[in-house]
Amino acid sequence: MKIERYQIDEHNRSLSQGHQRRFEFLAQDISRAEEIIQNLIKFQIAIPSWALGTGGTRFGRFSGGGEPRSLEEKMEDIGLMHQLNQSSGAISLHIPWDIPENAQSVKVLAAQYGLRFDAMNSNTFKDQPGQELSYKFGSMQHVDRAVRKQAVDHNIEVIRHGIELGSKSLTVWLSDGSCFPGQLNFRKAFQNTLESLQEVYAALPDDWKIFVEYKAFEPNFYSTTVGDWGQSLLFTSKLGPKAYTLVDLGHHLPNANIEQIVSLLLMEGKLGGFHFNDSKYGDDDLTAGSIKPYQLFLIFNELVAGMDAKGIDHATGLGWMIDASHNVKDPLEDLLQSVEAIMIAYAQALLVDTAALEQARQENDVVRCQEILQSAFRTDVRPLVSEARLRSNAAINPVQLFRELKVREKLIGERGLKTVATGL
Ligand code: PSV
Ligand code: MN
Repeated sequence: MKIERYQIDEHNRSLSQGHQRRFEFLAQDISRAEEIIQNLIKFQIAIPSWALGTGGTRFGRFSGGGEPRSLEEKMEDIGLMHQLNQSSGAISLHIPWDIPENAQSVKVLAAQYGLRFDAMNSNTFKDQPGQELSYKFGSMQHVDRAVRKQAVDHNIEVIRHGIELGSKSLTVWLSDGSCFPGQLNFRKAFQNTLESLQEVYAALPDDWKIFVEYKAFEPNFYSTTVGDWGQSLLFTSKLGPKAYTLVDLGHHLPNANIEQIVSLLLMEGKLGGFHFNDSKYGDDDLTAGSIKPYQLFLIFNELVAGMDAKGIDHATGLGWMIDASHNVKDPLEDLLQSVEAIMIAYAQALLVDTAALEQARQENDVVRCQEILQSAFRTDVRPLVSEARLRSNAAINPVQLFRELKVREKLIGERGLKTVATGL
């Protein structure tokens, strides 16, 4: 399915009066409105190929209709999203779920949809059909050298696919760890993992980055070998300058201060990538900003401050991706909501009066510090975000247009009601 330009224009015309009124009202009070809009226009968030089907839990999965059946259809879905918001112009692939059969034609198709290839993701957390050795007791940490080699070889193969597609980074998330006390020699597990990562690092092209993603729990529940940002930072520091830590919002223990983690990783020049989602209990894969929008704003506030302190380009300096796969919503509507929430938090962070905040900190004026942050957070910046979309020929209200155009119904018509996307 394709959305025609006139359909977006018609939608925008129908909403333009109200939008204009709200935008002008807001812009009166924001001196840097134009600069913020330009930042928003440039900011792109990659969509993972595994988030386009309805997610599941270990109790089951309720597939939605019209789920993409192939890599080409996944790109079609993200292409549709990108037409609606012009903010999701990148796709992140998981190998072996999305091995491109013909890299050249996949590249051509991606270019037609205006998509580039973001980080490549390897998978050593699941045994694949026909796989020689099992990852039941880990992959890069495994006691058996042959299993470790299999995991390393797989990652090198993922890099190879990425080179063909024009990607520039590899994300390694390991489920390695242990479920019971005594099961693992922590030091040996760390050393084995480090050696394996070093072998992958050696195969990385000069202009590539490797992101080491951490996760506190699941599927291992007693220990995780890359369990937190400290462990990830230890690995990435030992690996070298092409290695960075990746923060996934759902991978922390309850109440972790993620904004502080982000701030320090940026200060050390070691924050490379970011996976957005929201969660209540754990890695719940919920829509970004659906539960803790203030936390998302505080994180963005540190991201913006940290990137500005180092002169890092907001749009291209880090790998931005949504990593969510929920159970009950239409995946595309949910992803559109996540992108919107991310844009709102980013815009609010750009509103923060950083000079005044620094001054208030210097004076230990705690009340004023809070006032400054909350005045940015409580500003309804949605008209700025919509204006950025309008100027990029996207829809003023992407979810509304998605429904008006009956995108899901059309995808079901084309692909069928009973389709199951590869992924989680
Ligand atoms: C693990 O929970 C994770 O966040 C990693 O990024 C994986 O690559 C992704 O989800 C999909 O399994
Ligand atoms: Mn992730």
